[in-house]
Amino acid sequence: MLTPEEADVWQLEDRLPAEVVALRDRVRAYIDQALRPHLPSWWEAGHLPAFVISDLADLQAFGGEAGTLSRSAGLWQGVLMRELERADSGLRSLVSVHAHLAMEAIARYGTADQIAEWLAPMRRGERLGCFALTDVQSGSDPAAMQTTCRWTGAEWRISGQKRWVTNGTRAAIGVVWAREEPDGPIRGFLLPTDHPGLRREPIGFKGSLRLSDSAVWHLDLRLDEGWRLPGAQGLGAALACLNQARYGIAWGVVGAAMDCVAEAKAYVTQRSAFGRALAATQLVQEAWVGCVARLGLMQLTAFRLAELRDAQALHPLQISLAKRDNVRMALWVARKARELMGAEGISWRHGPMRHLANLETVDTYEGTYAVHTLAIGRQLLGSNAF
Ligand code: TGC
Repeated sequence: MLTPEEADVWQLEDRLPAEVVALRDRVRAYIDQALRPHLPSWWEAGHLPAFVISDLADLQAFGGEAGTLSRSAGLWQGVLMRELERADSGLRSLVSVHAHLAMEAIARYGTADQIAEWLAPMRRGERLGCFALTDVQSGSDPAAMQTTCRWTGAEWRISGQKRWVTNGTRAAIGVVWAREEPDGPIRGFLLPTDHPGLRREPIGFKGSLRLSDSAVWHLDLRLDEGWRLPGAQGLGAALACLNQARYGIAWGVVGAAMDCVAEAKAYVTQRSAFGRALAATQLVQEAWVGCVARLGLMQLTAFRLAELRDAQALHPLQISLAKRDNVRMALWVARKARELMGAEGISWRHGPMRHLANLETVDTYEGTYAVHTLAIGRQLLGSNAF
């Protein structure tokens, strides 16, 4: 098997600080030993066992203690996402949504009491979080959400339907976004999932992200003021959290591409056709080198994002560009790796077909390719084409 370092044509791994190398090796060893052998059957069953969540917490996937990691936070988070997605995009999504959307929203917008109550058990993986932004009727245009909240003078009444809630049936706590009636801003609330006004419906028949727990939420809630996240006001508050998750996607899909490149190499070096190893044919070399070249570009982009993030100079436009293009390049790599593996490539006993199916979702969620294109176009051309 090709190791990730071997696919590192630009020698970027040399730039990882020691604590990130240690994290990389710890997560990689865990995934390769404890998860990888089971991924095909879990994916087929559409289920990720619950013990993985506490294992991820032990690996500090939901955040470690601050301090030693502060100088390499961007690389730390990025490499973690990359290693998780080497296994499966669904594993990375679980962590992205729990840590970078739900925990991030509580940390940014919560009261001291909310932070004290929720963040520590979430970091320990004891309470899983989710983030309910997308309405059933409006995905790309969250400003058009029909989920509403209204203050009666004594409590908040919230009603609506949310869709594609990752971790939605397992989560203990959700961050729910609703537009205040009659003409208020979008607001964010904490919602304990044992609330009687919440009905959760798993989404089945998925041909992608089958390790993800995806749900529809039907909301008919009455919440005390204590459940409102006071700092979460306006759509920009939700989108600021999405920046964190999109950053993780730009890094994560590098891992999916790495896995595809490694499997395709193993296959073409072992398999022969027409009297020679596949790897000794020009068409195969052209395709495989195309994968490695794209992987290099994806890695360069991801490392630069981390530098900008750590310098606190990262702009949402750069995250949009990196998310958009890294996902498309990962899709190209997965499709080419699938093709290089011939008929064997269609089995999700191997990575490429599973990654290919997953990446179709990753291309769409947390801002579709089109949404990011138009957000970048609006920013750089100064004209709104939405
Ligand atoms: P627009 O006027 O551009 O923006 C409204 C306010 O938001 C601010 N803003 C941002 N702030 C931080 N980071 C960003 N990336 C931001 N983008 C915009 C903006 O400055 C403004 O603030 P203010 O103070 O001026 O009001 O809003 P728009 O309605 O024109 O829409 C812009 C657009 C299309 C880019 C945005 O709506 C968008 O990103 N759409 C895609 C939404 C998306 O990614 N949805 C998927 C969410 S994932 C989910 O719901 C499930 S959680 C994940 C899971 O469970 O898997």
